[in-house]
Amino acid sequence: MKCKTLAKFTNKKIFFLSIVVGMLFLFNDALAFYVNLNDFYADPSVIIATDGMSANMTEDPNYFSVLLSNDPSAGDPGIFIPLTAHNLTFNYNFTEPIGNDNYFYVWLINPNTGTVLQDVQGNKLEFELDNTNSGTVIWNLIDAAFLGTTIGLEFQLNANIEDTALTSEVRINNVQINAVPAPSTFFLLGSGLWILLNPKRKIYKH
Ligand SMILES: [Ca+2]
Ligand SMILES: [Ca+2]
Repeated sequence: MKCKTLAKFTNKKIFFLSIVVGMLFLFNDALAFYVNLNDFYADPSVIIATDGMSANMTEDPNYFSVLLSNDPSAGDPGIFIPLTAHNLTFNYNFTEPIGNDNYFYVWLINPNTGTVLQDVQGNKLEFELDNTNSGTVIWNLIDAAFLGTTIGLEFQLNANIEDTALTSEVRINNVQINAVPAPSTFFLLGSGLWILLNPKRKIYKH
């Protein structure tokens, strides 16, 4: 009898734990919005992966500026930034072998003015790299004025006028917008955990 009760309690506990874990996975998935690079305009020397998760930009003898661009003012669909957006991140790997004179530049575009968007503290949301390097760019979007609107994003592989070699390139991947969970999400998760940790709490009358 005792074993049966224990088994019943354990099953109940596992059931609630499954719900809580399930919710955590569900909301974690919903918190990252991947930006599909297939929605971007790409110059001929840019190769975008079939799944839209990465792109490789190489030099083109016909252009000083090779573009991978999603700018609504140029007729592209743009990128919608949810109200709950926390930050925008992407990984880059820029290589500039000896003999090149290039730089990598990325910016968030205000589609109404064609200017660089700024975060809530007035920092311009742009990134420039002059030498070989790789890493992750993280732009803070909390309380930015453009939350809830569609904006532009452009990657450029640029050549200075004295550039002669055509061997610089840049690889971009995992462009994503991360959002904070809504307060109701925390409430749901908190409720699930409370039930799990207090399965048999009773309230007595005084
Ligand atoms: Ca070059
Ligand atoms: Ca350079």
